[in-house]
Amino acid sequence: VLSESEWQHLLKLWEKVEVDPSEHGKIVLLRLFHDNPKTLEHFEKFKHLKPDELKHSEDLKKHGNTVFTALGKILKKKGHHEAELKPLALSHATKHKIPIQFLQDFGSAFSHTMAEKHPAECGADTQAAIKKFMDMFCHDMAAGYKEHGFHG
Ligand code: HE5
Repeated sequence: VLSESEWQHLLKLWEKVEVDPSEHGKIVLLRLFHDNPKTLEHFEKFKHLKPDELKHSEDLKKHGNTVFTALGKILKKKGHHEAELKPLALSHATKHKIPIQFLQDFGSAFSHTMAEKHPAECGADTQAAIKKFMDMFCHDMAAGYKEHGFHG
């Protein structure tokens, strides 16, 4: 469970993200694909692209926006995100079949990207809040996965 001050740190950081969610999303996804190339295999649209094509893909920007819009909606619920998580758990468990480990990898890529891009908003307390938030997200996604019989 995150404290009110941890939520406030995250919401303040998110104001920076919201200036350009598609660019933030793209950078985090590129980092995820670089750190764990297996994650890329789950993306029919992207897995055949050359590194340079991937880097400049408009579709990747679009998907970055989709992911970050979803993440922002969840963040703003400050832990009361059941309704927002449900469709995500369903699609990632049954359609995309994304192991929980990959969601954790996304969390690491997200955290590293934020620290690099927004150092002023990413002090130790904010970094700890990001980790807590992503741990909670992964924990709740895993619970949703189990309901759909996916033990990723
Ligand atoms: O599930 C959807 O809507 C409920 C479809 C759009 C969507 C996808 C697709 C959304 C909103 C998210 N993802 C959100 C999301 C939040 C996190 C932290 N995702 Zn998602 N994903 C989608 C993550 C994390 C994450 C890690 C990995 C390896 N995600 C993935 C993979 C993944 C894939 C393969 C897809 C569908 C592919 C697609 O639409 O590509 C354009």
